[in-house]
Amino acid sequence: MFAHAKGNKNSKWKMIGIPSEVGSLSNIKFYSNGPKAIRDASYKVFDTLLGDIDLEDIEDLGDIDIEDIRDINYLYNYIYNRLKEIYDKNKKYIFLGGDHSITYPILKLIRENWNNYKLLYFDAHPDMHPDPYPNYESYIYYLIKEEYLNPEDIIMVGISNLSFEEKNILKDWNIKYYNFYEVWDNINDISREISNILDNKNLYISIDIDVFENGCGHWLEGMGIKVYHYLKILKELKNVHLIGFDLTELFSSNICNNLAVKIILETISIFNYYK
Ligand SMILES: [Mn+2]
Repeated sequence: MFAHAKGNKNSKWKMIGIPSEVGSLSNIKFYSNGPKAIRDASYKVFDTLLGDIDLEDIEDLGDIDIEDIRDINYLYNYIYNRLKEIYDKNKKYIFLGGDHSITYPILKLIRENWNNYKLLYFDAHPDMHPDPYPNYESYIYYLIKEEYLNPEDIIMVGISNLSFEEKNILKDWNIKYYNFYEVWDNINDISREISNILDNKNLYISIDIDVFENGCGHWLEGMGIKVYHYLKILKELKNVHLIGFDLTELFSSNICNNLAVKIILETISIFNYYK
């Protein structure tokens, strides 16, 4: 159990682990270790800095039991159906990955429950490479193709490595993104601009931990944004309705597990305090 989740069915925040790695093309796995690593590390992290958390208002619903599913389409449907059974629009969700393809069934469910929402996407990669099927590097492309996501509703932050195809698709579909250099160069203007775009909107936040320069992701990138940039962007938001957020692709180590817990708790505290 997550140390800070002392709530019950009435709690506003619901945490769910999705320990899946079938959507990853990497030979090195351990993505499925993420939820357990985060829960174990939560006992070493205490209060928050940027707002307050109420332990009674956070409930840990445990993990979705992925069993030994190997068929990727079956897996996406399976995750979607398990989430659909428990999803309540009046609650705010924290999803623990897993590789980033867990966000594929999550956003299908979100789309069916929310006519309009914006996606704030923190990732070193756009995950829009036109592979033949949805996986951790292509599922955003598929969500758009399948009309679960409008290109104009996406803001990507911290991009540092993208394929030739992705760069063209981002341009052709006019998707807003800030690369890691722009974030470092101009965080004040960028955070204000994002705040203006998201004013009065429903929001889902997806975090691939490889967006940060700390080297905590599976697919390591030498260029990344700081956790400070992430928190600054969130703190600048005003009239936003948060639907939920996910944190994916953690490559477990003591410092990275601790970082993941901090990001989760500070995110909760910011939305408790400012919204
Ligand atoms: Mn990703």
